[in-house]
Amino acid sequence: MKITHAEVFVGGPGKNYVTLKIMTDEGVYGLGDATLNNRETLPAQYLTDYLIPCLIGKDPMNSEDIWQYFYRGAYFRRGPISMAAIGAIDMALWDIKGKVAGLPAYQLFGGKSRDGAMVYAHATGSDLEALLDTIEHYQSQGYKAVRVQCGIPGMPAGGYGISGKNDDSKHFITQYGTLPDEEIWDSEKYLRYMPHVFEKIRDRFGPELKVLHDVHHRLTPREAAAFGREVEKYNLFWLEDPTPAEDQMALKLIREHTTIPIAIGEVFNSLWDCKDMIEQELIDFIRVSVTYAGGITHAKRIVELAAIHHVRTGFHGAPSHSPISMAAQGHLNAWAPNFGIQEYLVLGTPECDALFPSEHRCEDGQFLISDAPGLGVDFDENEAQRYSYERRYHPVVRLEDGTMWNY
Ligand code: CS2
Ligand code: MG
Repeated sequence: MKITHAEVFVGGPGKNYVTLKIMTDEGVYGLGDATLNNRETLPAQYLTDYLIPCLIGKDPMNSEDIWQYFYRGAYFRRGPISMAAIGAIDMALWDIKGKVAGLPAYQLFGGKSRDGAMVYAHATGSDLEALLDTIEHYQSQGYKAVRVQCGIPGMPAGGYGISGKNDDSKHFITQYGTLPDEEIWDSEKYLRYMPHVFEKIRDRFGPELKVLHDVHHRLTPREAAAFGREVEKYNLFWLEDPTPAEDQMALKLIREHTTIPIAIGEVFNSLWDCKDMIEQELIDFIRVSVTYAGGITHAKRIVELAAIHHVRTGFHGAPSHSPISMAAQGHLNAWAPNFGIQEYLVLGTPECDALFPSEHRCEDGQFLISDAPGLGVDFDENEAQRYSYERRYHPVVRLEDGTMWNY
């Protein structure tokens, strides 16, 4: 079996999905997702200019060798652009492998360890009342876990993930302007207010609800340690990205002061970015995604290392990931002995379902994987013609005096 050609499509309903399609001489094709949020053209170009030419003529069943060829062969290794591009190829090759075998991808990893994988939704409120209402809404839909982000009194944009416009549908990150929005951040106001938010959530919803919170890299290690200790009593499922993720050893200080579960890793691109914190057991959940961390082959390696260090999975699932990478994660989640939770926000709009038809579904707060061969997601190229690339940015963050801070 040989790869004959491959194509990249950029665009989608409200998103710049980067979709790779790899064709073979036997008519079987595979699909991968290289969407690097708000930098989408870069992995697309990297695929077209450098990787696809090397794929032609290769046997798609040798996914390990092809992965090593692109990773070791690049010389300038790692980084989000090249790992998203390699990741898309890798997903597409597992898709082909599954289709050839007539098996869903999870069967190729070792079968199912569970029927449904618990997901969490984003509950966001520009103020506490709005947040509590949103949590109630998700709970009524069957969700057992929610990520809670709340507007902070006195902070103009209200904190990470809050639009400040009292409109939950707009809370998310993608900006449509020609230049990035600017947000203001104040750690002191945040640290003063958030414990009160957790207290009110527990008062209203009781102990069962799984409550997650994303600090989005905004605190210093000392602040995060003190915060974690203060909110321990509210029994969070996790505290995400308390400090900037590139400093693996910052977590030591946090660990010395609190037992709050820590989740980190959505910006990591390889095992090397998280190896020390996993081996030293400084985290509880690893947040990599199959897109940014080099596809199924490499993400699986990270999951296996995590498993022997009591670290569970919590794959990144922001809406920037297309249904293809969400399916790839769904297959890993079905198999992983150390599955924890899945962030899941592909809310199945009719346009998205038309572009990426699949039988995977989300019910009662669980992702249910379909038994279709491969990844179980298709791509409608006619639908794709409706969309094209539109430049977008994440916001940037400043402190009140103008100092740049971490988005
Ligand atoms: C966020 C991300 O979902 C999350 O946990 O931290 O959505 C993040 O802001 C985006 O993926 C950035 O592209
Ligand atoms: Mg996050």
